[in-house]
Amino acid sequence: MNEDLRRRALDALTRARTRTATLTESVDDRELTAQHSPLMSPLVWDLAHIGNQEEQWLLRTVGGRAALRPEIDSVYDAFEHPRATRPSLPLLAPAEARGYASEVRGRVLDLLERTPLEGGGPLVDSAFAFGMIAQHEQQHDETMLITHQLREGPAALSAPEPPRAGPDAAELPADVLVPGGPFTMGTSTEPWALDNERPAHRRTVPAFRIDTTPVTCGAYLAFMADGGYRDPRWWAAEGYEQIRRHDIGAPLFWRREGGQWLRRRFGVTEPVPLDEPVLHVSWYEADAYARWAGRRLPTEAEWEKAARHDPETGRSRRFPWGDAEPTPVHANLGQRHLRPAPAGGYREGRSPLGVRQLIGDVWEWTASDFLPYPGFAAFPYREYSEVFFGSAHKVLRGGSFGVDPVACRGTFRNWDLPVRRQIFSGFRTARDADPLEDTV
Ligand code: AVJ
Ligand code: FE
Repeated sequence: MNEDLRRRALDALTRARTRTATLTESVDDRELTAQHSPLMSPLVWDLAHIGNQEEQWLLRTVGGRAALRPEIDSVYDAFEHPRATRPSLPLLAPAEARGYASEVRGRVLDLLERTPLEGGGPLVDSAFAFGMIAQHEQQHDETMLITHQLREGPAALSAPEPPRAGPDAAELPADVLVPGGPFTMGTSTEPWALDNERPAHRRTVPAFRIDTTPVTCGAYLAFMADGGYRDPRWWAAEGYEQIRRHDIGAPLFWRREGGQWLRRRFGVTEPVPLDEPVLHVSWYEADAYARWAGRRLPTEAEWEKAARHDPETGRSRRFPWGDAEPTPVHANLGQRHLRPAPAGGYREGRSPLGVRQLIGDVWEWTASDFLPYPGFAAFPYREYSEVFFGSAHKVLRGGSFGVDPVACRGTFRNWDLPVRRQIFSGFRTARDADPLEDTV
């Protein structure tokens, strides 16, 4: 890798560790080792897992070093131990976990300085490996942020409010026409793209309309007020069964009190903000809302075309606004704020066709199953993506306020089970274009 990528790797690793420190030093040792939800690991597991993956991929695979503590590999293997069982493992205590992660990091920084980043290690391209590990830590930072949202007790994190939407937000059209035809999906050139984003390939997508902004809490409340949660017509059968079984009638963390909807957000209870993108809904809830609205979720290909296709040049760009890295004027990313920004903001981040907030704010559920692209090759390990391919997982796109820019781009793919709602998930809707709409 060239010096630029080396500098970016250093920068991304350092930024991830600062965030990891915030997430693991803002609660006491008891809270670090407690399990706040069976859906999540104790925070101290994530902390040592971050260090262990970094040791395995960078120190051992790229650097060819011997294991520092071979006996702990199995404890921090996500596939050996499901999240619910992790509290009963012989976990490193908080001070030990911190010491281990920082010892690994010290050696990694030394390695980064000295590795000729061309082709590099015997098993993986070293330039990719450093980027992959920075993304891995940031993904666990988002996971730990979810744990913070699930924990009970007073607020431990704080951040400034996101920017208000500009005066033009009120005049935005509800949706935007994306013309039909082929576009390039995925990437073969993005240096830190993960295996599931590769390779670039052509896809033909018929004309469709997509919401200008994510669906807001206000719009979602209209669905609720219309009896949406009690009408099986809107729901996939398994989704309706889930909401009946668990008595679900609102997004996670919402509750009704004194005729008002409140929600708990990182230890603070507040009225549900009507203009904010709805958060903490399952795929089933998103799918039901869309059907109620006479629409549907966008497919993954539609989402990516809306986010990357430049109708002027026919080229797919890295981000809706172009190829430049995200800055705070483009998108709500990186845990700079602890909530999505009101719908209609981030004008600078809009796509050529005027779609807003595709990147940042909320992960957006798509209609699509998580499947490999034509020509997919697992890299560097099957367990990153390949074992999750199939109809069990749905794709989410665009990243939330809790995603760092290093783990977010127009091609980035996330996935989860359709019942999940503790994640920072929202959605926007789409529909087929009318037959006469697509004439140029
Ligand atoms: C891509 C977010 C589904 O957190 O399970 C972390 C990322 N992979 N460690 C996850 C991941 C291995 C993954 N997701
Ligand atoms: Fe992991």
